[in-house]
Order: sequence, then structure tokens, then C-alpha cells
Amino acid sequence: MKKCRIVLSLMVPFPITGAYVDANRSIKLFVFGDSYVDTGNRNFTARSWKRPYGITFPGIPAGHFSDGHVFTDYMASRMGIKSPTPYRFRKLIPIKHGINFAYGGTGVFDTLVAAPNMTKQIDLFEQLLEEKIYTRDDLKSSIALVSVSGNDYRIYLARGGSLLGLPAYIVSVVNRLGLDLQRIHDLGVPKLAVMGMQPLGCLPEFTMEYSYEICNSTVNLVALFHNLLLTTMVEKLKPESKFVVLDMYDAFTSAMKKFESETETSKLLRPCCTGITSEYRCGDVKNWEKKYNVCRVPKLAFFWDSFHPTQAGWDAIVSELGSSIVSLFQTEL
Ligand SMILES: *[C@@H]1O[C@H](CO)[C@@H](O)[C@H](O)[C@H]1NC(C)=O
Ligand SMILES: *[C@@H]1O[C@H](CO)[C@@H](O)[C@H](O)[C@H]1NC(C)=O
Ligand SMILES: *[C@@H]1O[C@H](CO)[C@@H](O)[C@H](O)[C@H]1NC(C)=O
Ligand SMILES: CC(=O)N[C@H]1CO[C@H](CO)[C@@H](O)[C@@H]1O
Repeated sequence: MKKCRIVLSLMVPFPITGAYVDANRSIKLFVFGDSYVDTGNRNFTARSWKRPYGITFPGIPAGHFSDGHVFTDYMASRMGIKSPTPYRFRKLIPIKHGINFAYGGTGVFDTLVAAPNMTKQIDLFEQLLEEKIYTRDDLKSSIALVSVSGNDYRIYLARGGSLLGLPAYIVSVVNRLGLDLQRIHDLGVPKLAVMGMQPLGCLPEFTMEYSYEICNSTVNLVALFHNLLLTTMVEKLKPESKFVVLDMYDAFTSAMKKFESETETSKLLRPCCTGITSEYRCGDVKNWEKKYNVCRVPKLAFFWDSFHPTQAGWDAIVSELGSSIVSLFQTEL
């Protein structure tokens, strides 16, 4: 713990040589993945654009799947830049800090959400390079952040996929992810951070059936197996040193423990925002009536809805990750 804190204090503000010399040469962040990093790409029918999302920051719904910031915002802030522009708004907002291609609800494979899967997200990136919106030179000081937080597995389970077939499916997800990571690198992004899987079985979606009291250990095994394969897979990417796996499993676990003791909550796994009955979810409205409840003090809750941390939760997770985020920037870009 001590080590993390020292490293963190050294890195603010964040001095990358030449980062601000030329606005066009500003260090850039490119983001691919799902709701843990989406900052507004889903259209206005998504719950990320509905109340009470965004209630803590900026106070109104802003396309984030949280009451406030999501992981991308923290990552950008650590890099000393503004959160990259969502792809959807690329013609309205300057893109010198990069572009976020992530869509909530998506996976490396197709899910139930009709939004671009990871392959398609990388296609969008490639298209911008072909249009010379960014040159190879622009990419020289850039980093990619890639999130796969479990939608592929949620869909598999929701579709009644067998537990027996799950290991083979996890292998196929991780292999596909490996191809995606290598492709982003080969398009010219020199350094990549890929988020390992958080303890999936501790998310409210999987603890609801236990009155939010204990994690589903079977589902946590899915995350652990995914992470094991991910670490092995990343070692085979070329050049291996340019890929960093962020240990979200440990970060979530220790953040949850600390959060529990610091807030003295007895209901750590209970989300702040829930549907009034099991048929409704956070943000649902029917006949102009809201069908959800929001906790009184979101910053005392770790989870926001059935799948996502609150901003306070992300704060705690990011401070646990401290040193591994820094290691991303230690070698020359
Ligand atoms: C991703 O989506 C595209 C359609 O946009 C589809 O053709 C492709 O097969 C999908 N890729 C994967 C890996 O599922
Ligand atoms: C909004 O997005 C959803 C899922 O991504 C899609 O099914 C729907 O057609 C979109 N609606 C509009 C109005 O673009
Ligand atoms: C955990 O979740 C899985 C998948 O949804 C389910 O099959 C299982 O019954 C749950 N409970 C335990 C104790 O594994
Ligand atoms: C990628 C990017 O931000 N390019 C900009 C570089 O600077 C010129 C002129 O200042 C802009 O027109 C580009 O959009």
C-alpha cells in the first residue's frame, strides 16, 4: 500500500515530454469496450442517458453508466488530459485527446444490444485512420484502454448456456480479445492497457438472489479463469512489453473491503439504484411513473445499479490500482 501512495504522489501533475507542445501532438487516449468505459456513445434510448444516471456528476444524465464518472475519466485524468471525445460526438467536440469507441452493453462478440461489438469498434478506428483524421505520427504518443467487463458471459448465461460449456466459451472470448488487442497495436497505438475482469459474481446482478449478501462464487470462477487465460494470452502478443493487464479483480476486492470498513455499511453489495420490483431496473419509467428507487447518499454506496460501481466505488477502485496505472507510462511511449 505504501508503495502505491508514493508513486501516485509523484505522478501528479503528469509530465510527458512534449505532451502540450502542440495541441495536435497532445497525448491521446483511445478507448474500446463496454459500459465500464463508455462516456456517451449509446443513443438516447439507453439508460445511461436517463435519470437518475449522472445524478452525482454532472447532475443530469450524461451518457455514463454510473451516477458520475466511469473508468475512462479517471484514466484520462491520470494522463493529464480531458476524457476522450465519444465517437458519436467526434464532429462536435475536438478530438485532440483521442476518441472513445466504447458502447455500453457490448462484448467482443455480439450481445443483446444492437451496438458495435469490439471488432466493429476497431473498424471505426481504422476508418478514421484511413480518412487521415489521425496520422501515424498523431498516434505515436497514444495509449489504448480496452474493457471487457463480462457482457459476453452475461449473455451466455442469460441464454441458458451450460456451465459445462463455459470454459470453452471463455477460451474463445479471450482468444478473440487477443486478436483485437494485437490489431489495435498494429494500427499504430504503441501501448495498451486491458482491464482484467472484476469479481463478476459480486456484482448486484448475481448477488440479488442472495439478498445482496454474498457473492456468487461460480460466477467469480468465470472471472478468475478469464483472467488466468488473459495473462497467458497477453504474453503471446507482440511486443509483449507494450501490453499491460490491469488487475481489476484485486482492485475491486480490496476497494470493496476498504469501502465496507470506511463507510461502516452493512450492505456493501446492495446497489444504490434498484427497480421497485424485480421486473424493473434502475432508470425504468412506465406511464410517466418512475419504477426505481435511489439511495439517499450515493457516495456511501459502492454499486450504482445491478452492474456498475458508483463514482465513489470507482474512486476506491482507482486508488487501489494506483501503481499499475503508473506502470503504463513508465516506459517511453
Ligand atoms: C461484430 O459485428 C459485425 C457486424 O457489425 C459482425 O459482422 C461480426 O461477425 C461481429 N464480430 C464478432 C467477433 O462477433
Ligand atoms: C438506439 O440504439 C439501439 C441499440 O443500440 C438501437 O436498437 C436503436 O435502433 C437506436 N435508436 C435510434 C433512434 O437510433
Ligand atoms: C450462480 O450463478 C450461476 C449462473 O447464473 C447459477 O447457475 C448458480 O445457481 C448461482 N449460484 C451458485 C451458488 O453458484
Ligand atoms: C487530430 C486533430 O485534433 N487534428 C487537428 C490538428 O490541428 C488542425 C488545425 O489546428 C485541426 O484542424 C485538426 O482537427
